[in-house]
Amino acid sequence: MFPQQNAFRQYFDLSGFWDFRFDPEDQGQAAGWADGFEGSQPIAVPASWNDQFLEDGAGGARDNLGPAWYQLNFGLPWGFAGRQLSLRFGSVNYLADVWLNGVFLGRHEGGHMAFVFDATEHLHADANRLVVRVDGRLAPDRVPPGNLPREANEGFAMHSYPDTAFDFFPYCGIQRPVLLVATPRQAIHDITVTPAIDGEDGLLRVKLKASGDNARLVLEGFGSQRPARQALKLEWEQGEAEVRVPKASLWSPAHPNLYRLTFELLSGGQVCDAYSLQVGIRTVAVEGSLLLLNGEPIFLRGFCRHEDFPVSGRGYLPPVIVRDYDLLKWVGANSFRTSHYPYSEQMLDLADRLGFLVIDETQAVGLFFKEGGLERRLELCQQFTSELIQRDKNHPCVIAWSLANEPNSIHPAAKGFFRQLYDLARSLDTSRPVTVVSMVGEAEESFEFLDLVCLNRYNGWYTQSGDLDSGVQALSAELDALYARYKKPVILSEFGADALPGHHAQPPEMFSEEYQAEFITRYIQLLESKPYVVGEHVWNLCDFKTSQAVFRMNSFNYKGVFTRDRRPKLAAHRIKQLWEEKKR
Ligand code: GCB
Repeated sequence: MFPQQNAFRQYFDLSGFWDFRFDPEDQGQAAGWADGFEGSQPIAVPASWNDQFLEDGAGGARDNLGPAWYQLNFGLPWGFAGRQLSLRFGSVNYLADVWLNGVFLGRHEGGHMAFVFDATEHLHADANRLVVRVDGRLAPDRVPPGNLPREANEGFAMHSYPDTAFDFFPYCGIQRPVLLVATPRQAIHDITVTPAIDGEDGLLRVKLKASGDNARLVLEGFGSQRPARQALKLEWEQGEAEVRVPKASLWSPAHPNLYRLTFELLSGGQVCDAYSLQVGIRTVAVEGSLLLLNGEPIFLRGFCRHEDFPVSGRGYLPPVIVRDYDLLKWVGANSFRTSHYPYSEQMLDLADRLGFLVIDETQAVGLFFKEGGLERRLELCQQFTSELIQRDKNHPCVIAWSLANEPNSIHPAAKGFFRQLYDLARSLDTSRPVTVVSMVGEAEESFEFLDLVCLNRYNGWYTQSGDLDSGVQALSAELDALYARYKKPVILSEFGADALPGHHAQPPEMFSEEYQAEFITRYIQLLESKPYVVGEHVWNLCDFKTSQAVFRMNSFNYKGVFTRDRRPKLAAHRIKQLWEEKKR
């Protein structure tokens, strides 16, 4: 549960300038740095470390993936003493070891995901020292993987420096805020709200875990409606309830109506904790070849994106989030996928408010199945799937879970691997479709049990290069074949072409703005002519940084329809026009 501020809860944001140093010999722990270290330089938190410094040692700071150490000294804020206290990290990439006042609090593996350590017994009233060792190195047994042996990637390996098995820069560091959190001793621990629709009414099925005697719910709606109260009985610290919302105002992209549902925990007849959620009443379902929102067919128009910006790297940057939503609105999008890792919680809060339909993806990108270590990769993917669903389950904006992007699934082990992940996701949430985003097309045998067929295609770019006619024709045939075989709704989850901003060619030619605009136009026209296609996500909203490679000029992927500093290319204007016409 994201920390809140109310009469019972408080948090303090530790963002700011921390002390930092690299540990090229990986000797920091033996040298006692966990208790505090010297020889540091200031660093901004949250942000990736890679683009903050020009130099550090022979490799330069940019390509230095750690290990590195962070340290912060702080006093306990007023009002925190006597509470349950914890430290919450929004995202540390990739591996974090955390010490508080010399005491080891724990380790978390995997970036892009929040994790919490209890710190109640280890915080001092006056001076505290928080130390974090961060290891962002690429390895075959990490997810996403890197530094693979050449043969591991079944021929798909991209050779780049740093050597990622994925196409974005492996930014590392403390990339989202670190919060010091105070909660009551008797508290609400977990809330699950699953919406349903019954005629004109909405239903909110609520599950609560809390360490009090009992609880009550307060539902606030719109304007003049009076808040509705309802008791919730707790047994063995768990309780369930169903809240009926008469004549509900449903949540949708056109009307992102949100209710406010407050949980009050009671102990000895007194309220001892409270937590409020914004909830949207909406349903998602797959029926035949259709994707339904609130029982009506819905078509996803939108993009994939990256958390990526100059200097801050993958760091949490609120103005860029606001700008990106503005770009999405301006161009007429209603949807995006969190390619290729979970985005910040704040990004999803805004998607709820602004009415975007989100395919929420784990960080399992670039998976391979040929080499050893599959058990370990499965374990990590299971951890990431559970963490993602636990974190994002209450967002109305999240309409599907994506378990992975472009696994090298031609290997027979892939199907069993995804069957296990799919079953896990389903055991945690039955209210949303589950998918894997594929590049192998019909050979993705997991489509037999996945709920949506998501395919990435670059015909006219990586294949049929420069020849859009053949590319689009081949795509059309492939989509028909996919639907004929699996009979499930299809989303073209990536398609796009690089365009160097300001480079023009008529007739259109690869890398020109005209070619990108034409490519996307032809794809959109094709996709919207196929009744079983339920979505189109352009790759990518903005240009973004990658590793160095011969196929990545300036270490950028230029498939953005906006530049990295968020200015439109020709394609953005074209898409805006096309999607506006569709809405009419
Ligand atoms: C893909 C990947 C994405 C790449 C993109 C490209 O299929 O999913 O991560 O950036 O292609 O531009 O090659």
